[in-house]
Parts: sequence; structure tokens; C-alpha cells
Amino acid sequence: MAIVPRISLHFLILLYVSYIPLSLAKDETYFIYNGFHDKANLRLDGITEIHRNGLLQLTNLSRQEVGRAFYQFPMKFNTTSSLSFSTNFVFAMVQQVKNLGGHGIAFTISPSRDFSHAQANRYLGLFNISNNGLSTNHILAIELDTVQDPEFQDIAMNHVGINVNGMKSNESAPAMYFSNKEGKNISLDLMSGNPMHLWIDYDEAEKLLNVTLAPTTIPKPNQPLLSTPIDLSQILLESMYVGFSSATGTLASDHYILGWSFNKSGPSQSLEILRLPQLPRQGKRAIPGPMIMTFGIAVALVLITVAGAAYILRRMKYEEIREDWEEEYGPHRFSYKNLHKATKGFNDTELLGEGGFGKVYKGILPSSNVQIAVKRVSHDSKQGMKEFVAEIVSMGRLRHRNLVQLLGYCRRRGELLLVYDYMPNGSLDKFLYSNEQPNLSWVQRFRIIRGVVSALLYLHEEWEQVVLHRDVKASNVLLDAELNGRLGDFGLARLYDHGTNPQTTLVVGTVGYLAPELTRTGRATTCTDAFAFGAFMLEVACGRRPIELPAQGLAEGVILVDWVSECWRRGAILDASDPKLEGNYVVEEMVLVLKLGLLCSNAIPAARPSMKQVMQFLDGDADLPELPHDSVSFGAFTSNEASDFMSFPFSQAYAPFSSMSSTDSILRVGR
Ligand SMILES: *[C@@H]1O[C@H](CO)[C@@H](O)[C@H](O)[C@H]1NC(C)=O
Ligand SMILES: *[C@@H]1O[C@H](CO)[C@@H](O)[C@H](O)[C@H]1NC(C)=O
Ligand SMILES: *[C@@H]1O[C@H](CO)[C@@H](O)[C@H](O)[C@H]1NC(C)=O
Ligand SMILES: *[C@@H]1O[C@H](CO)[C@@H](O)[C@H](O)[C@H]1NC(C)=O
Ligand SMILES: *[C@@H]1O[C@H](CO)[C@@H](O)[C@H](O)[C@H]1NC(C)=O
Ligand SMILES: *[C@@H]1O[C@H](CO)[C@@H](O)[C@H](O)[C@H]1NC(C)=O
Ligand SMILES: *[C@H]1O[C@@H](CO)[C@H](O)[C@@H](O)[C@@H]1NC(C)=O
Repeated sequence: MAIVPRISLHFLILLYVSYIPLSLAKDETYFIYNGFHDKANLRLDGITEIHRNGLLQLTNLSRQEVGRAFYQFPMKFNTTSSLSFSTNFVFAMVQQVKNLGGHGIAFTISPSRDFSHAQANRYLGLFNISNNGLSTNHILAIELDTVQDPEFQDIAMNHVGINVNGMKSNESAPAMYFSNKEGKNISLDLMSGNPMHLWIDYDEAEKLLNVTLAPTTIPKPNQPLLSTPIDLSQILLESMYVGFSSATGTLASDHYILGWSFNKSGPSQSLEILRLPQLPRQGKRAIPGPMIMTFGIAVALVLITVAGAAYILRRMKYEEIREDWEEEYGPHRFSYKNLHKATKGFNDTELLGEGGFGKVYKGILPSSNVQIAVKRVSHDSKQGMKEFVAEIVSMGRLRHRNLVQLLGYCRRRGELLLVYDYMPNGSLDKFLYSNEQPNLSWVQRFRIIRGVVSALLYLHEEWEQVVLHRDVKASNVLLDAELNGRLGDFGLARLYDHGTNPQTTLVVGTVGYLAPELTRTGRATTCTDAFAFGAFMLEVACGRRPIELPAQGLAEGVILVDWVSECWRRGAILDASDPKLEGNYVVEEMVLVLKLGLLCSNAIPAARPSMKQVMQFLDGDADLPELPHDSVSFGAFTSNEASDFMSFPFSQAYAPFSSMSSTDSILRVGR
């Protein structure tokens, strides 16, 4: 705050030194403004203002306004000294709409600076209707008029005139300049928005008033636009003010003066065009200009933001997790983008099913047109992922005609995507329980059972390492185009072995297929797979789920193993066969499957046959051992060993089963 007054004080001292002596002396009468930084010697009037860059703005686009700027001190004219004067200034007129600017600027020599009674618009802020044209005005004006006014017999819209005491010009000409180079007159548009230079020279001896117009880009033309004989001694008084008056009417323009040089004692010094202040950018668009720019910048920013966001979203949409250790699995890795495209963005229309591990979608790989099934397994923990992926990939090497081929995988944050061969006929449970699918014949069922045994045998014994399936059930057996059974989802349960809460044992499997020891220890073996397979065989033969709840229309819940063993003890095992088969089956095979089912459901793990044995029994290569008549031998709820599971609240055990479906595979058992 302290600096500002000091600067202005310094400024005032400068002004004092430069100008006060002139006005006091009254014979030194010249000044030059290359921009109006020196405001102190101008008297502003109306809406006139000086911009910070030194630009003098007489009017803006406000209507019916006047703006004036007069040199503060009067000049001596009609005295013993010369009446001659010389002035030049640079002006600009910027209209809002083409040909709708107005009204103009007048360089004025006047005995008074008081124009309080003057009018705007066509009077240019100099006269009013009653004093216009009166010789008592003693006013000389050089008008730069942009409106053709018939009342004043204006020759054109765009003209320059010499006016004495009124708005009717003594002499006028359309705006143009003489080009020294081309030797001809070239018209100019006063309202072009470009700065223009005007020279006004009066020689007392010649009594000739010359007015010369030109663009600022060229020096003063040799020929004036107007050269009018006039005796100023008849008009001008002794003491006169010099300055500018400007007005707007219903039409309006921004009227600017950029620089001004005046001399009473000789030719006025020419202005330094390059030092003049700049007009607001794009002239008449002074106000909308910055708005357009701001708008443009805003639009650009929005576009950049949108494009950036789209890019990021796209990146996020297809983002994957890829770690160094995965490099060796490259060929098994699918890009998320491809899987996304293949499944139409995991569209619900492509949904094949939903199970305990996640949703399965149908897809067609864009590159090869190969049909695939994509399983989205949600998985939060990074822990164990490496081992799991290693296993998955190694399982991709499992090749068996009764396994659903795993083609590869993809990892994203929080989920794993497994890509399998597509099985056109879907899962077996739909054929068994849904009326929409055709009934499977016994031949087909028997072949499916054999296929699954074959696949389990391969997993348990024939591959390089033992692979446990852990979730054998009808809904995990898929049917290919020839209705061959193919075991799916093998090994997936391993994913849940890792990173589990030590307070709970995560039991993977499905109620009804869970071996009693599995629920107790949580440890899966080939024997627990065999137990589940037993339940599966009974399911296929009987066309009933391992556990049927009372809610399903029965008086009481049915545990399939109990019921089949009861039939067997009654000596009527065939009563358990699926009524939908209507007796169309090979009796020996049906009996074999039912008995084998019971055998596999033995509560004692060691008493269950291996898959190799099961295969031998089915092939007739070995005779089935006698089934124990002990009433508590079969199933989860009839075994002594299953006492732990019996103490496990039933409601809790059944809850997931009843609320979900047999496809739900994971039970969290509190220990
Ligand atoms: C013109 O200038 C006056 C005085 O500075 C101001 O009040 C008015 O808003 C301006 N009009 C426009 C259109 O800028
Ligand atoms: C015109 O201006 C003069 C002063 O120059 C004033 O006396 C007169 O009243 C004005 N007339 C009107 C109509 O404003
Ligand atoms: C240029 O215009 C002026 C004024 O109208 C006129 O006197 C002069 O003869 C013109 N010159 C040429 C070369 O046309
Ligand atoms: C005015 O113009 C005429 C014609 O070009 C010229 O002879 C005369 O010297 C000029 N007078 C002044 C003061 O410039
Ligand atoms: C200008 O001065 C002359 C001589 O002093 C005088 O005759 C004349 O009336 C004056 N003009 C005006 C308009 O006062
Ligand atoms: C005014 O004219 C005098 C005499 O020719 C000259 O010395 C002076 O520089 C001029 N000043 C301006 C500002 O034109
Ligand atoms: C302009 O000049 C003055 C002085 O020479 C005359 O008195 C006016 O009558 C004349 N006006 C016009 C319109 O020519």
C-alpha cells in the first residue's frame, strides 16, 4: 500500500515538470500520446475510460451513450499568433454486428468542455436539436461518421466530414485513402475494427484544412482525403479546447483512440505505431472474445477429460493382473479384452449357469470362432494364487475325453477367469430334474456314469499326480454333443484351501455328497471323491437328489442313501430306480449301479471301492462284494464316525442347501 502513493507522487512530479509549465506559458502548445498512460491531462466525460494498456475507449456497445476526452488545458487559437494547427491520431471502431455500428467519433475544437446539453447518436455528443448549426457554437469538428443521416445530408454510411457548428458537413467524402504506391484512392471501412490513422492540418496562410486518412500500416498519403478552404478566424475563438467526442445510438460500436499527437506550432509529430496499445483481441468481440476463448478452453478441457476418462475406463475395463511368475504360462493366458468380447461383455444373455464358484458364460473367441465357456471365479486373496494358477495350468495339461478341457485362464483384481471347452448340452442335473430337457435313457445314463468313472480314474490314478475333484455331482457333469458325460470344475476347490481362516475349516463340496469324515476333518482324499461319486450314481439311477427336503412336497425329507439301502434291505432295490425310466433298463446294470452307489456311500472311507475297482465292477471284470447288512453303514447320517456331523446343527447344514441349490459347492463349517 505504501508503494502506490509513492509511485503516483513520482508520476505527478513528472507531469508537473512536463506539462504544467506549458499550460502556464500558453505558447508552447503541443503534446503527443503514444497510448494514454498519462491520464492526468485528459478530461474524460461520459462512459469514456482508459484501459490499463493505455487504450482510450470513448464508447462501448452500450446504447445512447456518449464518451469524450479533451485535453485538459485550452489552446490559444484566434490571437495574434497563428491559427494553424496540426494533429494526427489513431482510432479504431469496432462494431458488434456488421453494418450495425454507430455513430462515430469527432475530433473537436470547442470553446467549452461542457457538453451536458448535447445529445448522443447522430449529434455525436456535440450538439442538440436546438443548438445544432448555430454560429454561436464556435465548434470545428472533423467527423468520422458511420451512419448515414439524411437529415444532415450525409453522403454515405462510411464517411469523413468537416463540420462547422453543426452536424451538417461543409465538406465530406467516403472513407478512403490515397495510395502513394498505387496512385489511386482505396476505400476503407471505418468500422473494420482495424486501427486507422487520421491527419488534420490547417494552414492559416492557405486557409486550407486538409484531412488525410490511411491505415496504420502505411505512412501519411501524399494526397489528403479532404482539402477544404476554410477561414477558421471566423469560427474559432481565442481559447479553445481540443479533444474527441463520440456517441452511440440504437447502433453502437466500441470507439477507441490509440494515440494522439497535437501541435499548435508546427506539423504534429507522427505517432509511433508500434508503441500504441493493442486493441482488445478480435476487436469488436472484445467482450465475447474472452468468453469464446474461455468456452473453447472449457470445451477442450472437457474433451480432454472425457477422452482421458474414457481411456482410463477402457484401461480399467480390460485391466488384468499379470505377474512375472506367470510368464511361463503365457500360452494358457487369455486376454480379458478377448474374453469380454467373446462373452458380449459377460452379458446375462450368455449366462450358462451359476454355482458356488461363480457364474459361467458362453462365449465365442473373436479370433478363432471357437466356442468356450468362461467361469468367473471371484477370488480376493493373492495368497496361494501362484500355486493355484500353477495347478490350473498343469490341469490344462490334463487330457481325457471325459473331462471338460481347461483351455486357459485370465487374472484380474478380485477374480480369476477360467476358460473351458463349451459343452453344448449343458449339465446333467438339468436332464435329470428339469422337465424342459428330454428324458435320458438308461443306455445314455449308464454311459455317462462310466464316463465319469473313467475321468475320476484318470485323475486319481492315471495322471502324473493325484488330482482330487472334490465336487463330483450331477451339476458338475456336463454333456457334450454326443451326450457323453464330462466332468467339469476339477481341482477348483483347491483355490479355497489357501488363505482360509484358521477358526473355520472350509469344507468344499455339496451337502449330500460330503463324506462324513470330510465334514469332520476337512481333508479331501480319493475316498471322499468316491463317496461323492456314490451319491452321484444313486442320483443318476434314481433320478432324485441326494437329499430331498420336506419343502419339496414330501411328508418328510428323504436322504437318498437311506432310502436306497432301505429298498435293498426290503429286497426290492429296483423300487429305487427312476420312475421316469418306466422300467426301461437293463436290470443287472441297474442293480449294479444302485449297489455300487451304496458301496461308495459307506461311512468308512476304507470300505469304499477305488475308481479302478468301480470301473472293474462296471465292466463286469470283478464281482461286487456283499453289501454289509449293518443298518448304520451307509451315508453321512448313519455312521458312527459321522457323529461329529450329527452334532453339527442341522438347520445350519441344510440352510445353504435349501436356499441355494445343489450346485452350491462351498460350506463354511465352524469348528
Ligand atoms: C460501457 O461502459 C460503462 C462504463 O464503464 C459500463 O457501465 C457499461 O456496462 C459498459 N457497457 C458495455 C456493454 O460494456
Ligand atoms: C441544447 O444545448 C444548449 C446549450 O448548448 C441548451 O441551452 C439547450 O437547452 C439544449 N436544448 C435541448 C433541447 O436540450
Ligand atoms: C481521391 O479522392 C479525392 C477525394 O474524393 C479526390 O479529390 C481525388 O481526385 C481522388 N484521387 C484519385 C486518384 O482518384
Ligand atoms: C493540404 O493539401 C494540399 C493538396 O495536397 C497541399 O498543397 C497543402 O500543402 C496541404 N496543406 C497542409 C497544411 O498540409
Ligand atoms: C478572431 O480574431 C480576429 C482578430 O483579432 C477577430 O476579428 C475575429 O472576430 C476573431 N474571431 C472570432 C470567431 O472571435
Ligand atoms: C511541434 O512543432 C514544433 C515545431 O515544429 C516541434 O519542435 C515539436 O517537436 C512538435 N511537437 C509535436 C509533439 O509535434
Ligand atoms: C460551413 O462553413 C461555415 C464557415 O465557413 C459556414 O458559415 C457554414 O454555412 C458552412 N456550412 C455548410 C453546411 O456549408
